[in-house]
Amino acid sequence: MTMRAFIAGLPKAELHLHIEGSLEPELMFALARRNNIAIPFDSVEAVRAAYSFTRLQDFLDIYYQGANVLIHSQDFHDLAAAYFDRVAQDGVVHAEIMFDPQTHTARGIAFDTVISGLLSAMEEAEAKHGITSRLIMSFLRHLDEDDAFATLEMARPWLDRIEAVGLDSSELGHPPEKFARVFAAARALGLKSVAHAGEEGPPAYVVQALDLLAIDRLDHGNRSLEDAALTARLARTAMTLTVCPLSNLKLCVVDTMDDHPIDRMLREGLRATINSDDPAYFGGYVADNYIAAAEARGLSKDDLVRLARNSFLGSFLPDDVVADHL
Ligand code: ES4
Ligand code: ZN
Repeated sequence: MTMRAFIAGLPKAELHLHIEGSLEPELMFALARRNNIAIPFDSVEAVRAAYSFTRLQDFLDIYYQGANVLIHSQDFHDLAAAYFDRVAQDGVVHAEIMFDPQTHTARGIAFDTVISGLLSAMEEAEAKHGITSRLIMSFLRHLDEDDAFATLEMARPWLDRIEAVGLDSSELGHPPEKFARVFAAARALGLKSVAHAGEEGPPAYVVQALDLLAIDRLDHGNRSLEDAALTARLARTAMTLTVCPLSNLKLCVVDTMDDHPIDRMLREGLRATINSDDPAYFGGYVADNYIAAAEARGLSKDDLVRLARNSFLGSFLPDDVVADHL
């Protein structure tokens, strides 16, 4: 059996996926045409050629620009439907999907337009592929606290359809402490929470995410390994890390995949998982991420099975449903 067949055959959950980051250039062009939006590229090939990054901000600039073609509820539906159709082939049976409402509300797109399109695709994916899913509403950390509070307010009519809040965008200079109050308010409303930390930011940002945001799951977390006490704490508390190998490579968090710390994370007893982050921009969906990490770091079948099991253990599914997936 090929490595791809083995990996695709492992049922898995995807826990770190920005739905706007699954916008493939072909769909970007189709939506640009459908909505009469100008995009600064002549061809699908030119779009892909522009995806060369040296740090997170290079990527974010082009990612926010790509999202400009998303206007109608149907566009958000088509975006998410394409993601589910694609990952059904990768053995994804459950997905916890982040969306960035502020990327759209700042352009005059209504919150309800965004979420209704995503939710209808999620329902369709369960019927069509048997893939269950949850939504994580992520705040853009380069914007201020008031903007995050306003977004939480817009989400109020939809709270029973949102599992958690998240924190993404430019990490350096925007520490978790900036959002301690809005995360507390979200928790009081019954939402769980996740945050990107330790991707480009220092271990101290991971500590803040734990202590000040009370996160239930850590997105990336790579730089935690620079702090032995923090690493031990993450292991002891069974904190799930949503690691994204191809993202780490494309954004130069690692110099080569051979330097990726995924096997070290497992050896240190961390509950690491493998995810795709922004698959249309980073060159692969979740199975591609498992393969790239496995080939570079010599992961065993037992390691791959552990990573897939961790994805359910780290999910927000109820315990009895998690048990059915193990
Ligand atoms: C992101 Cl890789 C990454 N990091 C931070 N924010 C993001 N938003 C979308 N992808
Ligand atoms: Zn991310």
